Amino acid sequence: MEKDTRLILALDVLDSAEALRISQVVAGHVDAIKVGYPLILATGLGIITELSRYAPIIADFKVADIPNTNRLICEQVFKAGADAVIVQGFTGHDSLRTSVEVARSNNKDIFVVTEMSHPGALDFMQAAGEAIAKMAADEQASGVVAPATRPERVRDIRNIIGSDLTIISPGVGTQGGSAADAIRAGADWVIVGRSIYQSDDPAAVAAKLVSEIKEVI
Ligand code: O7M
Repeated sequence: MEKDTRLILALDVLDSAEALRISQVVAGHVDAIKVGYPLILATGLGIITELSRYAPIIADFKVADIPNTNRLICEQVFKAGADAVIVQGFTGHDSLRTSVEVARSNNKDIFVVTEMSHPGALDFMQAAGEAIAKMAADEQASGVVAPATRPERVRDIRNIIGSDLTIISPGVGTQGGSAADAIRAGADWVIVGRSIYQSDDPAAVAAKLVSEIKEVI
């Protein structure tokens, strides 16, 4: 994934025509498009191939299973044309190691969720977030997911993983986080969904986010 605009679109719409329309208009402003259960369950896995003409595709399945099942899932998702898969870290090193092996053999990327961006992440996940970040570095994942709603945690996680891994950071806009703050704290990319795809002018919102990001790098 090229590091240019540092913006990733989270495309959580439920209609393929809408998904294609939004992707087409924002394509010039994003480095990747993240798709997950909402769009894929509504339209099918084939949407990955259709969208990949606009940008690299990150498949957000938050894969969280035993190593063999993680392997089977990652193989199918890469086969469908995704460039990266997001996996949960809390399942531990063997599940992650298997996912990274599959990604590496396909020349693709794995991003590992550390601590999530919503308030409930404080109930259980935050306590494990730093250990998960360290495991992601030890297992040589491509990067981690860290919360733009808590830039101080992005900074902590950056300090743990060093400069070899990248950070993709959701929670900007509707969830209250700021793109500039997340990038300043050490995120390589911010992930933005509703603020862009629910807007009347998704391209203009994306362009504004990119200019906010460019001001702080
Ligand atoms: O900008 P939003 O809030 O409309 O969308 C944010 C997207 O990022 C949405 O697809 C979420 O599922 C995802 N996300 C979070 O919001 N918080 C997290 O901690 C992690 C993710 C995510 O992408 O996980 C991989």
